[in-house]
Amino acid sequence: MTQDELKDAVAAAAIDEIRPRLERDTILGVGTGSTANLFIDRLAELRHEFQGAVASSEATAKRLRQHGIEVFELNSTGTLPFYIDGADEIDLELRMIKGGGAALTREKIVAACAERFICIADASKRVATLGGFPLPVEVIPMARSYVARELVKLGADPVYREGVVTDNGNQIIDCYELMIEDPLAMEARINAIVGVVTNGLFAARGADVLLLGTEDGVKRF
Ligand code: ABF
Repeated sequence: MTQDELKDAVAAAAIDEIRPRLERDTILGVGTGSTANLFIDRLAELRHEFQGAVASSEATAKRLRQHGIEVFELNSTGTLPFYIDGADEIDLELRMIKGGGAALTREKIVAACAERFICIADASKRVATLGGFPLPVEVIPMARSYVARELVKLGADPVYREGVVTDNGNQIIDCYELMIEDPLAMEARINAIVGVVTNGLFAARGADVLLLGTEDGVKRF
């Protein structure tokens, strides 16, 4: 199977996971990226079975609306029963690196408001130790160089993602060469640097369920 076929298989599995729990007033949290997009495309077929969605990015909001799914502001919804999103890496304890698509801050906010985080990913995303994928850090623009110097002290090789402005008007630094032995500690450590908005480690709030697309079918962890 191609990687896209694996992603579509997990998108379908996520639909099967949530469908029995959908009610007319259900509002879902929906993530960003190519796997999340496949999920949104399948979700469109169920649009009359739930109320709508909160989007983790402008791109996702646009795609949801194109499918006729109503998009709600998070401030008006309260707790969401599910958040469905992809990941750049996920470890055996369902901690993740996210933010390759620069949507990490809104993803983390929506995830924080969800009772269950369902991660949908193809097998290439599963790792024993996080850090092979460069860790994204969203920064306030004027703090970029300062934050980069602080990240060097943590052992990272920080690279400014040129030309990218987040939905929040900020910039992204990608941290290469980080061996993340303790994701929870590293998440807190980077968040404590002045000027950091969010980092892409989802350890304090990891996934609750992983639907992993493999050659042997979708596995549930
Ligand atoms: C989002 O989409 C991001 O946090 C992550 O960067 C990315 C995963 O991308 P894809 O599904 O396209 O592999 O979930």
